[in-house]
Amino acid sequence: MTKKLAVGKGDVLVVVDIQNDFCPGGSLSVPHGDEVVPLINRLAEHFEHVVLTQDWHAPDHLSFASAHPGKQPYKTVMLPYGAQILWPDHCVRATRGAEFHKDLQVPHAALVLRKGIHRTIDSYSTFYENDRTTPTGLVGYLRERGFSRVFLAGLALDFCVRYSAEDAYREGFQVVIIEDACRGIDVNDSMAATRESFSMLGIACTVAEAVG
Ligand code: VGL
Ligand code: ZN
Repeated sequence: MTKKLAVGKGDVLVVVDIQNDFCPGGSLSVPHGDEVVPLINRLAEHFEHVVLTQDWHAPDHLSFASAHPGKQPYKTVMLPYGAQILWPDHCVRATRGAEFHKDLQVPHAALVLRKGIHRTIDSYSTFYENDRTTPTGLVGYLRERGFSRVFLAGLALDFCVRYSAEDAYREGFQVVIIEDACRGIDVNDSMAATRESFSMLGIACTVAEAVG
């Protein structure tokens, strides 16, 4: 049995990108992505403090293969800040694909944080964009609110959840991944790289049932 983790005052749940485009039928669907929704709804009831994140791109965002004539999705290109995987168009701001999954029910969430809002910089992490220097402001928010432990759940485990976990760890937060409340995409062995990174950094993984 996994060790029980009691949720307390210094804890916040960050729910990553539960949006239509990352669910089956969406343009960048994460296999079985929708299966985490009921789990997250239940999990969120244990947390007084919840943040929801939303991938939120301009229609001509530079992470889209369609913005690079002749390039195919899932190929890597070099952008000024480094290597960038090209994605199918997804989570275009104010479209249905960018909306939260209709069954996500977290009415007490205090903050909806949108990321990837700059046309020329992608953002996997909910803390820093892919240039690794542009902040989203979430570190400041969490510090000012006095949180010390960040629980993460959502999509995709090997991109937005992973980068968010690594940044939270680097910023000095305790980090807990709720593994069964995440699903991955797995591009270029990204799932294996994610597991390796979590174990190198000592980032804890648990299951939803053990949290509460
Ligand atoms: C994501 C790829 C591109 C994610 C967002 O939410 O994991 N992945 N944009
Ligand atoms: Zn995106």
